Amino acid sequence: MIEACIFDLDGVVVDTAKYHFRAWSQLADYLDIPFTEEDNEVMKGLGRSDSLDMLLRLTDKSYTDDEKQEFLTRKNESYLSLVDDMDAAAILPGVISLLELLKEHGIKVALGSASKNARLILDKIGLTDRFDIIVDGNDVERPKPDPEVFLKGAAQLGALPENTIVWEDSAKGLDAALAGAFLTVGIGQAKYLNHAHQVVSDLLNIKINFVTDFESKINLLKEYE
Ligand code: B16
Ligand code: MG
Repeated sequence: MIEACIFDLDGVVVDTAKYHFRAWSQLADYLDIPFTEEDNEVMKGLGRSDSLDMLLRLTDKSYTDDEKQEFLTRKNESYLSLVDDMDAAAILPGVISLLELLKEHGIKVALGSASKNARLILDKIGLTDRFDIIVDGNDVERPKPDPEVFLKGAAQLGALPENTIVWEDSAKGLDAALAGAFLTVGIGQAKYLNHAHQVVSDLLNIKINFVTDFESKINLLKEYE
């Protein structure tokens, strides 16, 4: 029985993944590093400093720890200025109705984000109170793809991973959820997310049966593998 759902933030609840990409692109330009959308797709979902390490792998130049710290501050300042006047209009389609549907059916919801800005973003879009539990980049020692963020969320909700669906837009986030033995829905393009149990293009028109029948559908698919 599905007891809970854990939602990633950036790219699932709110349209901020494009701002992370833009902020990393600005840093890459500053450092004269070629950085494509494909590179971003691989790095998406990682914590801030792991993301920088991945970006710097695209160059032969090496940097001191102080320089890296300065780059992280620079990236975050760009990101914060991009989201400065963001409001509820940035909530992704289908999110509010899905949260309402889950509440109606007694399924608990948590937020599980790698971002240290998660609470700020939730406040800006007015969704803080919609989550029973919030676990973000400030609450974990090991960022995604480690499952800690989702395991903490499930434990605080009192739900078992095998009865909890994680909703993620990034390959690395799905890796984290699968490492924690969660059920997974990938949101976006199947070519990046094909390790999820199910992939959907967005959260529009998700019916309660999609959630409540999830385990039986997965088991059925397994039988045919
Ligand atoms: P910050 P999520 C993640 O959020 C983003 O996907 C990722 O691109 C970003 O680098 C990471 O948060 C850290 O964000 O710099 O704000 O701490 O998708 O896990 O909600
Ligand atoms: Mg995300």
